[in-house]
Amino acid sequence: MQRKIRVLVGKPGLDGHDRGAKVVAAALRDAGMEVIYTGLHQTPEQIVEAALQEDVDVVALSILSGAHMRLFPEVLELMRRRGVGDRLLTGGGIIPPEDVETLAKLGVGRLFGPGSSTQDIARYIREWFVGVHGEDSLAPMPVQPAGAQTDLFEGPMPLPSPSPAPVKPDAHHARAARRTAARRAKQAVKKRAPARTARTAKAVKRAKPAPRTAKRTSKQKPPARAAKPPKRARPKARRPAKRAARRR
Ligand code: B12
Repeated sequence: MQRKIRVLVGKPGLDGHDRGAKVVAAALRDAGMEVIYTGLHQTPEQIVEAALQEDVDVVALSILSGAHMRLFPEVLELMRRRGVGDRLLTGGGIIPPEDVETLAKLGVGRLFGPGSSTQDIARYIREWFVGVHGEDSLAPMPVQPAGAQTDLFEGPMPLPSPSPAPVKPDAHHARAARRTAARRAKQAVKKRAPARTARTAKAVKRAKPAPRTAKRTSKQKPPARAAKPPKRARPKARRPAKRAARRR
């Protein structure tokens, strides 16, 4: 019976680098596989439990934290203990070649480093599946639309589409915009006014008036007077142009 390959993409440990895992998960899905992504910060137990629950063919770990020499063997051991040691354990991230070799000897599949082609990753998983289950077991690959970018790390990136031409406002919207601008300008004048009166009130408090009973000699200076608050100019009412023309 033909079926899709089921893959669990796991992010074990404290590693917060999830870009690679998401890129690979999307690429495998586009290659016709059923992909489950665990999300960040999973324990090996959680990953293996999810693999069992989802009955996946492949457990694929993304590790960029440097903890691969602990996490891969731990997941592999748990897979074996839970009876799914025959499934493929693969993955990628920041893994030095000497560690790749050591992990391969333990039974871990191929590991992919930075810049790996996602097509290569999909091909590797497909070949492993066909090798285990036979050619007839694999559902046909989805047909990619002509010109589709099949690999994020191969071929030129598509150029961003040009931004659309700015929309010209119609007459109604232009009038509304003018009215809003006028209203805002009026509000701004109103808001400034209380600030002026507040300053004047301060000046009144500071200036001490002379006692009423004391006589003032000609040499004495008159007491400082509080500055009068400036009168607010009232805007002249605008006459509509039509009425003004009629009066003339
Ligand atoms: C972007 C980035 C970040 C981002 C992560 C954003 C995110 N949401 O992913 C931010 C700024 C958050 C970050 C933080 C840190 N980072 Co950083 N980061 C990088 C950087 C520059 C690129 C990683 C990336 O996204 N690449 C693009 C993706 C698409 O590529 P990729 O992940 O490598 O995936 C490819 C392969 O690795 C593989 N692959 C990956 N996963 C999987 C899974 C499967 C199943 C398969 C098959 C294949 C596969 O295939 C992918 C496609 O080619 C690398 C340097 C580098 N050149 O790799 C450092 C790097 C990974 N970071 C590093 C470090 C040290 C840190 C910090 C600890 C720094 C700090 N002191 O705070 C923190 C850790 C944060 C945390 N909580 O874990 C180190 C790791 C060193 C190590 N492991 O030995 C690196 C290598 C930088 C360096 N040279 O020192 N980082």
